[in-house]
Amino acid sequence: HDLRVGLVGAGRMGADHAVRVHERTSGARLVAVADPDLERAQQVAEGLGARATQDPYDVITASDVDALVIASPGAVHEPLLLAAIERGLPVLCEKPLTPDAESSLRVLEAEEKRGRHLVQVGFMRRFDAEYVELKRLLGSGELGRALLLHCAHRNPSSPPGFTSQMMVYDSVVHEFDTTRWLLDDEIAAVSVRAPRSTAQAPEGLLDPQLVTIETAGGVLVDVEIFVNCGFGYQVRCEAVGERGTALVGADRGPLVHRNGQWGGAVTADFRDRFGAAFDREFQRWADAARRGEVDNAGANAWDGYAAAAACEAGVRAQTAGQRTEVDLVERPDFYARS
Ligand code: ISE
Repeated sequence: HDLRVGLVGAGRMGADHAVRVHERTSGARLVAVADPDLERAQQVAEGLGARATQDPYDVITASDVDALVIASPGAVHEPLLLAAIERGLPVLCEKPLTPDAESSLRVLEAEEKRGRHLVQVGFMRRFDAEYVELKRLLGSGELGRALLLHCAHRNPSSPPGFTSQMMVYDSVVHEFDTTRWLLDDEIAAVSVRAPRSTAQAPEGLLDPQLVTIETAGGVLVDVEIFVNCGFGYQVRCEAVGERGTALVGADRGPLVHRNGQWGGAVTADFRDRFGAAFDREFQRWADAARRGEVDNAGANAWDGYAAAAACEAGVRAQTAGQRTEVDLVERPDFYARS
């Protein structure tokens, strides 16, 4: 039968994923949606053939749920993940795995104790066609060894309550993961500086920021995080190798000529820029779960922990205004590179 999917969290991401499972993930169907706001859970579940509940554990323990998607706020992920691991339920958990390294480690310990890989973390750029090609290019040696990555991560505007620290742990977290994944390397240190802030940003928000990532292998990655850029949603990465460069995310869609002008469109938000990546991530996750396996192309719990540790170092670097090393535990054999 189809993979019966339970969803915890019916906010913006959860609502998007509910439709993704129902309409664009073949061999899977949505059976239950949990959210503390029952009305919101009902709105998401309605029309998708799923039931709604306020209690996430109703979903996690339900006999008609084979796999779980977690799209609730990161602060509540840990107990949900531990319950799913306890039950042996495959989980696709939206980033972050958990908000900090210590709680992420508890998830790793639980999964290792269970003796089965069950957790995938929703770092969807690993499924973006351009990033996948960039990783192939870097791995092929055609550009020589990577020396630098130049990243720009631009959002049109920041939501109310979005803070300077969230720019690191909620936004640059994607560059922490793509750096590790593209380079097959760990992050050794993080530095954070900022120019004068844009007048378009809310009072007090350090926007943009310039985050420098040093990898254990000696690559330098600079990340411009700019969450009130105003013109659209743009995520780009240029890899600089010993024998060439490769740029992804520079432009999207058709080149338009009209009224004596030429140009193209900038995507409006991350669901637009990474919609196909999310769809591919979910399809591969569901296919693997139906086989009783995990998708090795996805980020696992170790990747979630390493991203959390890098975020902690990044926030400390921003606060202290100095280079901060990333403190990682020894990588267990259970999470050895595949
Ligand atoms: C958001 O949570 C995301 O994950 C988006 O990919 C990122 O661009 C945005 O800045 C984050 O707030």
